[in-house]
Amino acid sequence: MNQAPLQIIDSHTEGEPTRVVISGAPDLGCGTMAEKSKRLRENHDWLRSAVCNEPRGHDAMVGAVICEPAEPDCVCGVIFFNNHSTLNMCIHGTIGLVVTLAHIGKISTGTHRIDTPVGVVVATLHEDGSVEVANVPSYRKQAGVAVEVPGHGIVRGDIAWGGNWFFLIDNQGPRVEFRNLEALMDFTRLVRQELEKQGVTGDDGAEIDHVEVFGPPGDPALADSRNFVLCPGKAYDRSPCGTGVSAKLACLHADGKLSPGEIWKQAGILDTVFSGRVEALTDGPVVPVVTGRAWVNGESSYLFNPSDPFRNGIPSPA
Ligand code: PYC
Repeated sequence: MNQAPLQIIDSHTEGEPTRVVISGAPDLGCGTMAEKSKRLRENHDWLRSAVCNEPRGHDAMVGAVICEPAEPDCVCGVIFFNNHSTLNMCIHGTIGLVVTLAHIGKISTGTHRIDTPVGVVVATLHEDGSVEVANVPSYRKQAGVAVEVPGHGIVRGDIAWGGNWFFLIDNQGPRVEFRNLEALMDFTRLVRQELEKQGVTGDDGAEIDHVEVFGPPGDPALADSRNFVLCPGKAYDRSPCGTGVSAKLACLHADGKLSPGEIWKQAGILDTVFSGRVEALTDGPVVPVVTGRAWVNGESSYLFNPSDPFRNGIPSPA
């Protein structure tokens, strides 16, 4: 069967790429965004692989497909995915999506509701080009969970939901610096393996598929902290990871270290910064609001030649 070309817009958010499929994607049917995400995973995985895997993609690539929202008043629905599978939520990707929608003339500055598999997020495109995203309610599930990590002893971290499940580690393992990238990858992959082995999960047995390590900022005038985030698919986030920042904000608030409206500046491993604050609900979850910048840097048409064995990407090894 001949596949129609995909129309693609590329951007990056503080260093982390987002590749939005703006046309040519299969119809994901009706229902909730979670149901559409499941349909994408089960019936159309070629789309994810064609967009994120080599030869067109690479490990850091996050793809996004725009679809009809299930919730009213949303400008669109979106499903994010990477080299491994679909993602629950992605804030850097939402920031990339917003500048992409503005680039193609679908939105202008102002506030826009966007439907995702984990709920509606509210994005504001500002005049200066920055994008603020009010995320889904986020919370800490457990503080100071001890995990035995070979070669590192007991590592303690918090389990928190910020649209994805995170294990957040403060000042343990390799120093959070770009030159320690390999060591940080090794450390966080080991932690992730041990979480799985030791049965440490999010709510309802959900896999904790992001591990986030915090250290001091490079420049305290620019950020409060620097992080390193391991994402599913053995990739690290080049940006400060918006869902990870959301999880951090929820933990800071739970510890009484961040009041509603107070600003937390989170640098990522490249020292680019997301600015965050929480809006308080009553006791329990908070609404994290994360602001960052993205730049459109490419427009493409992806062609599917039936004789090309890798037209749908090179599958990841099992
Ligand atoms: O910004 O939320 C984020 C994110 C998740 C995975 C990669 N980036």
